[in-house]
Amino acid sequence: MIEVLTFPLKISECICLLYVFVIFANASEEKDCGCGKNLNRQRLEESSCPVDNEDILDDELFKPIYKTDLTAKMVEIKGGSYFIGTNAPFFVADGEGPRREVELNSFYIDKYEVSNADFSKFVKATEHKTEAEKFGDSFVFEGLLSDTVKNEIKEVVAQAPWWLPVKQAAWNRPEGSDSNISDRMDHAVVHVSWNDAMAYCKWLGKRLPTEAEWEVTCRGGLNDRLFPWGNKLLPNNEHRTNIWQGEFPVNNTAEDGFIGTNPVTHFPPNDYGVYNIVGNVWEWTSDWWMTDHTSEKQINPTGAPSGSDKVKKGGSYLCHKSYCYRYRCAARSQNTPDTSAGNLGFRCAVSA
Ligand SMILES: [Ca+2]
Ligand SMILES: [Ca+2]
Ligand SMILES: [Cu+2]
Repeated sequence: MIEVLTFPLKISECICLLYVFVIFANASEEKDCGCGKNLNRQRLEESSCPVDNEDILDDELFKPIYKTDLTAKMVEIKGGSYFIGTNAPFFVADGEGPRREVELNSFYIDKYEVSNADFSKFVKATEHKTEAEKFGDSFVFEGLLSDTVKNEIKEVVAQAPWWLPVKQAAWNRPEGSDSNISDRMDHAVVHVSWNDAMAYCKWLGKRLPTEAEWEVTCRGGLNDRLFPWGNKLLPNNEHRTNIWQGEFPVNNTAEDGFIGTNPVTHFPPNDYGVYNIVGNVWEWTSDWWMTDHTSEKQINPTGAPSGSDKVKKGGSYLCHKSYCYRYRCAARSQNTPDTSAGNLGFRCAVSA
């Protein structure tokens, strides 16, 4: 039975003017991810910027959500033994291996990525300000920007020049000041940090999935396959997910139908009934990043006990095999919890 809990939501009201975009250029690392793993927002003075300290919700604003509503648009994944990881890692340094057994309790996970319509309800109810809004900018892939916005930008990200820090880019203005979401309310929300994602899930009495839960969901009951539907990227020559076709980063032919995000109900679900778990947008998980996984069986693993980065999974509409072959269930990447970008979203889970 799921208990209905009232979570006092926290948010920092801290006005943090000092921050830098930190780009890690690690020569020993394999090819830079086209999808933003090296983009991170990092505060210069952590101590002056506490995260999560003040209530943003009046108790009155919180409407208790009961189990029937809570698990609508979710699927139940039965507790039991599953395998995650791979013994044929493509990015060894990412910690994709080894293939290992996990034992999980039953949980529910959202069928769909959280959409703009979903997130706008949250913002209306709670007046939540996302970290992108508080910092005043977020990362956008340059190919999606208008010339006007592009011409205003001076900074360049050394290892990934196709990412631009765009003033005023946020969940409701995904490409900056001259953009909006009115024609894509059913698309996955983006420019949400891990902290924003946590706040959203908590508001609904949910939480983020652990990486193990996410990956078990991704695999859809199949045994050691690359993708949620099997090993062939295009079964029967059909696109099953939104990634990049053409030459990254210069020519996006959008053969899958989408240059940017897609509606969260688009493309067929996997055998668990879960949509877009790879591709479309990266999805935050609750785990702190680590790469040295034991091959021993783990029970309800939750990642590293602490860290600086959170694990994100599934890849995005910017992933191409030549740069960022990360639209596989075993693939993973990382960002700091306050980072946001135009290809990074989430879905929620809840224990059964
Ligand atoms: Ca695409
Ligand atoms: Ca996804
Ligand atoms: Cu990628």
